[in-house]
Amino acid sequence: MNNYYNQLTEKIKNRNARVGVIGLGYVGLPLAVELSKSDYIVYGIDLDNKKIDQLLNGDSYIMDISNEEIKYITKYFKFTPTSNFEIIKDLDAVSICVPTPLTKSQDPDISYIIAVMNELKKYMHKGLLITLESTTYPGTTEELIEQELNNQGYIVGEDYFLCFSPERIDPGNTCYNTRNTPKVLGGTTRKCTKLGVELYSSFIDTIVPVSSPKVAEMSKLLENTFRSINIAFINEMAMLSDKLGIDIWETIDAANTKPFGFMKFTPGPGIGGHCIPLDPMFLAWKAKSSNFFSRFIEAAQEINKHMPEYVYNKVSYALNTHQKPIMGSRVLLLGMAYKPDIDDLRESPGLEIYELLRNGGANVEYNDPHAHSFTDKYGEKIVSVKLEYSRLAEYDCIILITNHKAYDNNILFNYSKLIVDTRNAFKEFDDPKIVKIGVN
Ligand code: SAJ
Repeated sequence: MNNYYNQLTEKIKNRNARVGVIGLGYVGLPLAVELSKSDYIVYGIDLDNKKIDQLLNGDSYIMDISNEEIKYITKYFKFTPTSNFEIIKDLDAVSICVPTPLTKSQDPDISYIIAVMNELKKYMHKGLLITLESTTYPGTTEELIEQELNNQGYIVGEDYFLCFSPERIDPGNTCYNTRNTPKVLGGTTRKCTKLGVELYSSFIDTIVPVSSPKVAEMSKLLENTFRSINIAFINEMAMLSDKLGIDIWETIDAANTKPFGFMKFTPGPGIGGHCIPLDPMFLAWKAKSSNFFSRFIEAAQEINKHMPEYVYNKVSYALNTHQKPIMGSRVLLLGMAYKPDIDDLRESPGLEIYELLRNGGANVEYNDPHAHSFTDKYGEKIVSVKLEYSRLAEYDCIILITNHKAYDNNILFNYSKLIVDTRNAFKEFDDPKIVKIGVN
């Protein structure tokens, strides 16, 4: 009898395994790079021919991966970018790293995973190790992959192997990367888990095996829902402190001196990014489908989504102290990306604040040293204006949304008439022209 498990174990141990990565975005490309550097024969599969051409030219489109790395692995290692799924016929393992966005009704959009499975099923063969990495609700691996392949007559844990291993990529993080961030992995059977651990531990420092794909799927959502709820909590405390006339920032710093039992989170203009605003909704959706209503998750989403409006009201208050209505005022937003020193605009609260101010009749512009333009909800391209410190006084109000390192707060303070600070970036300045969220 063909023992696929032993064969695959040998191939992985000897680095003869041919590994595919489907989806070459901010998760898949770093994964393909690390696999290539560990001497596997790697095929990067993506439908976007523009990405494939860029990689073939040795160009990276992911901020944390350099052009040199791409040139190096395509030239000296066996990395082949391709848009052809047929290569799966010759692969021993494949990791699926495609997007899992939300639909307009905030339900999980698993269409990308389904599209991959429709291709994978054409080229499926015995002996293949499949690992899903896309963030999704508990049960996806079983429902969309295991059941589909079992219907084709394959037997999981015997003639193919199936795992879920959530991504923990933090774009722009200079301390943690694909190799040194511990990675959870859960297989459908013990043999699946062992093979997944065998492969992933050959290029990632720490693998955390768990008993099933569901535990692995749930752990990812728990991590990020924990974060969303804590951010919502501190945002609510900021609005409460504002009402009570207590400085939330000083209060947090005081509480943070507790050496145990406290974890610091800071208020902000809302939450952006590809994870924190979305992941809790996967959990909420799964809860509802199991007839369970998670009040925590829903309340956290509501509070976080309210923050842009809270900032808008703070700007209105600040302009009022200068006898200026929002209508007709010149306002400059600083930092449109959702967090410092990156160019990612996804779900950025600054976009919502921009629209609120424009709808309120303000003459709004933005500057971001990394995110050079965005398309507004009317389809119009909005371009970042050049930051000329000497002309800052021409604005009735400056709003600091994201404190990129590129901003010089001393100069911003000296040249601005009025600053609404959503990040406590101007905590060194005690001046009435600085109006902070979370402070009355
Ligand atoms: N935010 C706050 N207050 C906080 C922390 C964050 O308002 O105390 C806001 C940020 O401004 C941002 C949003 O929340 O708009 C999300 O910030 P984030 O620091 O969570 O950054 P992300 O979205 O890049 O989250 C990723 C996640 N990583 C993965 O899912 C693999 C998250 O689990 C990490 O904890 C986070 O990076 C990190 O710590 O950098």
